[in-house]
Amino acid sequence: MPNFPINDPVLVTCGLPYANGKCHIGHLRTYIPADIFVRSLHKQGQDALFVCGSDTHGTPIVVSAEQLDTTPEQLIEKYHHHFDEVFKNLGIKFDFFGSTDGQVNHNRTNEIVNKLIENNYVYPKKIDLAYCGHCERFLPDRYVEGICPYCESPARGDECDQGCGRHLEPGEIKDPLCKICGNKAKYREQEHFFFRLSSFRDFLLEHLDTLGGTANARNYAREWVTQELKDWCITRNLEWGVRFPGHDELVVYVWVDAPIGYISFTEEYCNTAGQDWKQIWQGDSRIIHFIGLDIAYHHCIFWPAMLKGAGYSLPWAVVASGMVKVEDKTFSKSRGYVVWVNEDYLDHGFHPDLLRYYLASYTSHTKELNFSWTVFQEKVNNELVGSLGNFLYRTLHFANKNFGSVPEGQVSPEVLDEIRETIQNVIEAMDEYEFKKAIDIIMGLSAYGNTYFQSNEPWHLIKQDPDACSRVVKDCLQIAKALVLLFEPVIPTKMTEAWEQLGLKGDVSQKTYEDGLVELESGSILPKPVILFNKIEDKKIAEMEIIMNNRVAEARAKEEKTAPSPTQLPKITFEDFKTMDIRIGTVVNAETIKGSDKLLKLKVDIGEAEPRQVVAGIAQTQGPEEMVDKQVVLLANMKPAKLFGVESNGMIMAADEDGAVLLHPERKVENGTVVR
Ligand code: B3M
Ligand code: ZN
Repeated sequence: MPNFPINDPVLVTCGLPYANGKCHIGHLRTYIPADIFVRSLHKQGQDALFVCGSDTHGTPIVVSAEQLDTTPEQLIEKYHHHFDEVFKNLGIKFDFFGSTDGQVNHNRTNEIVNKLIENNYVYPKKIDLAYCGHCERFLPDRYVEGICPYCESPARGDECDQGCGRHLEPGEIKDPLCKICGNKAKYREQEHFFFRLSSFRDFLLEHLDTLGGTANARNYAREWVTQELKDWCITRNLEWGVRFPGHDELVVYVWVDAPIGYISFTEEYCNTAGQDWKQIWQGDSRIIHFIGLDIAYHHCIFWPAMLKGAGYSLPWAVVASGMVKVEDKTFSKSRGYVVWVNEDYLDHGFHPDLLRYYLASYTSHTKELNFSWTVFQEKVNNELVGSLGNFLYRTLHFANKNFGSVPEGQVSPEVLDEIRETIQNVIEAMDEYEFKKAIDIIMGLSAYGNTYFQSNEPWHLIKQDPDACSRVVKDCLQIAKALVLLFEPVIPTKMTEAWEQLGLKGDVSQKTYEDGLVELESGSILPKPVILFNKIEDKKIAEMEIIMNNRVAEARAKEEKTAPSPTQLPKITFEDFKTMDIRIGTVVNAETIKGSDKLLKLKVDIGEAEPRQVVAGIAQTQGPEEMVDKQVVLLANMKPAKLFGVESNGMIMAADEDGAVLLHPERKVENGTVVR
């Protein structure tokens, strides 16, 4: 139970899972590192409150409920329970796991919206909204699909999820189609309420300069604030959600009441624990949000503006995790590239700590993480079994067999120095949200331990020089103790077992890193150890790969059945074809575009006086360096468009297979050569 010191309250939150689907490995990329971070704060003697909860409102929930022929209430109840359970099974220990549909959140949202109205940050405005004549209803957010007005990608009503990643305002999406019946939607005028986000521009730029956390989140947000900051429509025509004060036909947009959940959950926790939630949300505090990078806009722009406008404390840090791939393919539930935490992992008997270890140690927190079963096997077998498990078992086994208790004597100063330095470096890495680095450093101590044991040959010393043997064993046991404390935040269940094997009392999650320097008591009994980590067999991995392949094949078959295949498109004449100016060009320059991980800015020589500037959505498969000097196929008479403020005059052609696969001429041809 956290009991934070008066002057130093720390709150850690995780992005709230939508209560409309099962937990998958993509979710865990945020929750596991956040849990490691909080456990590591405890290990530094810093109390922290850790809250999360279900995101229960908005069209994602209503659309799912409709599709499943159930009510939003039943749906959120089911998935709330599911997430709560999965998190517990993975050792993710929230102090409070709430629901945005709870009464406290309804009340807090009302209070904050009223405060914003009172402070003149909300105004009514008539706007054109997508309306389906067939279904006779307005189509908020995910009820409508169409084309992004900024990048021309297919998009959802509130978000360009496949293209530029922008948040879309009601009424912005082009060629709207009703998601329920598939018919064309029309625009109809309606009065809605807007939050004056644009008036927070200077405040936000300043806020982003002092905001902690990872640079990816700040940079994205800064780019957006500098480029465009439009007022936000904060009401929706929906039945389900938090009522907009004074208007029974409207609810607030889900991105208003969802982050307010962070406050409500703090409030609910503090109310039962007899603490004051205002200390955190209206006083000096460190509020740290762990999120996925895809919701940086909401957490670094919209949320701080809302807090500021209503008189609340601001986030101290936003820590954004990179995206997840599965077997090197873009994560996609519909394409089958997904790992479900229950069905694909826990139900097959894999230990939760192995997954925690993989996700935290694979790569830096902000980089893209690939989950692959063979890499999983390698990491477990080489690192957890081969290094850590090996050191702990050989030390404990040798000590138990030859001494039965912790030997006499003192730990060598150089061993204590090594431990001290490791602790310092680990704390530094954790402070920088560099979890992989922290784990590499701890593994360094494990390697040191293995070398120490091996080179001192205690199995010889036990006969030749028993005193020297005692010293070596005592040193190794001390290293083991430090390792267990250092690794507890990452693999808590396994380290709890190891703590007991060292004959130590108390809950290892309540101990500090500094305890790693407290010498083990000579004479304390060492129980017979058991092996902590076992190798994962090839057979098991092959089984998992078959499950994954089958799922991908099934998804493909389903897609082929439902999607209109390109062969069903209407026939065109040669005249139609001739309206397209397709030419070969050579890329002469390529750059990334700040704020976008999907787009590259290219200059292409197509035999004209000046090279053509085009923006291409190929950054996820091509680095800028690889593009220069390549010949590409360019549709040269595309209407100009601006993407991320960069003008694009053409389209590079590529095969669309899980990302862009570029087309090139079979041999080099003159720039400007026409394609027919
Ligand atoms: N429910 C999930 C997402 O968009 C969304 C997060 C809310 S955090 C306040 O990733
Ligand atoms: Zn877009």
